[in-house]
Amino acid sequence: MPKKRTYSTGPYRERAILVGVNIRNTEEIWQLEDSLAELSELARAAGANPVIRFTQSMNKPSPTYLGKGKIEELKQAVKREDIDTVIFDDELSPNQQRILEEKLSVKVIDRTALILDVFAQRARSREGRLQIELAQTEYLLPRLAGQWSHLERLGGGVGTRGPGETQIETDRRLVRRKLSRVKKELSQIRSQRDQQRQLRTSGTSKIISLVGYTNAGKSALFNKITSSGVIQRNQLFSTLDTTTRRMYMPSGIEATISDTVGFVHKLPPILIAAFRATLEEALEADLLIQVTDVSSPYAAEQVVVVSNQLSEMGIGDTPKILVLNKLDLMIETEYQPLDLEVIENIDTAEFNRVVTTSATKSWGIKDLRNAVESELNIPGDATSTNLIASNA
Ligand SMILES: Nc1nc2c(ncn2[C@@H]2O[C@H](COP(=O)(O)OP(=O)(O)OP(=O)(O)O)[C@@H](O)[C@H]2O)c(=O)[nH]1
Ligand SMILES: [Mg+2]
Repeated sequence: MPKKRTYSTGPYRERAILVGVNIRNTEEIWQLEDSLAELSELARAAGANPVIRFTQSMNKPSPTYLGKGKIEELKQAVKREDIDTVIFDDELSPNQQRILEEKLSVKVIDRTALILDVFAQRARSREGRLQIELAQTEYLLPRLAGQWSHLERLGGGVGTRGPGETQIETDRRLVRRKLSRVKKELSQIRSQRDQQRQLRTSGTSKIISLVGYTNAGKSALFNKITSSGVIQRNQLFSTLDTTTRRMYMPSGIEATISDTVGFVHKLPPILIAAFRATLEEALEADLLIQVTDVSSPYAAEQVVVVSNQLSEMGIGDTPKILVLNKLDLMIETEYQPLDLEVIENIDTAEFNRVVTTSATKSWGIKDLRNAVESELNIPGDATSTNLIASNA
């Protein structure tokens, strides 16, 4: 069907509907509208044009994700608005995806596939590309089975032998073969990187890692602290590869510091698993600097999401400094000690210290170095900082 190209001069962007459900009486830190606002950002980052949002409140999750009536409404909207893709805000089971695709007669993708797609577009290094390939293939494998399950369910026999069954086997075998090839190549790259890392960390040098929500300003801060030039950009997931540099404390003592991939709400576990190796710096860190965009309306939620994901990775107990970045977007005047009201919603209890910064205006960078030095217990002149919560 010819697509509407009336106003666009750039490449055609798939027209998408975003769909989310709210399950009553569940404890979600994220409101449905906020989750969909972020899904919309992700959809744009993947190259789609989100045109409508669809939501439904339900008492319990549905095997078809949405209720019958809502699916019918959605189907009408898909036709009316000339929609190419329907994007669901949660990971769909292979079965849900198949049912929805059949009912809507249009491409159906879920939040996981969308995030995988954004990562795939951003990956530059060989390791990054292999990691995302690994996650995508693992995502595909059960769905591949799902695609053919209607044949398998018939229990084999008349009418199911032949192309159908052979196809399942062939597809699975091809995908499994690809998985083992990707894993093998990744393990070679990783053993080289391990050796380099051991050389780098064999001294007494402490390891610090910048972690945090995507687009919080980790790379911008990293560049300020280490005078580097890693990519910092106003887009989701600019950084996929870990970069490590030396950092100097106010007393002149050095440590290594790493810039890492960002986190996002509902980050697919297969993606965390695939990127675990690139997050090794964070896994082994003596100190984590958790960066947050304090100007975001979702700052408090983002802090919780990152903290939960760090805990799931098994590093919830590593000492952490909370950095509230982009302070310049909150206050118009010159840098000044943090106004407590700014962070009234943010739970700082789990952080040893809190520092405010603006990476673009170079505010608070010295405070951050001082905080790091004090936290690592490196003897030096850790003087006055704007540490507003010293829970240590
Ligand atoms: N106004 C303002 N903008 C900032 C500040 N720090 C970073 N930015 C901007 O915010 C955007 C994201 O910054 P990055 O450093 O790329 O963010 P990141 O946390 O590394 O993001 P990912 O790599 O995608 O996870 C860029 O456009 C930066 O220039 C700040 O303190 N103030
Ligand atoms: Mg970055």
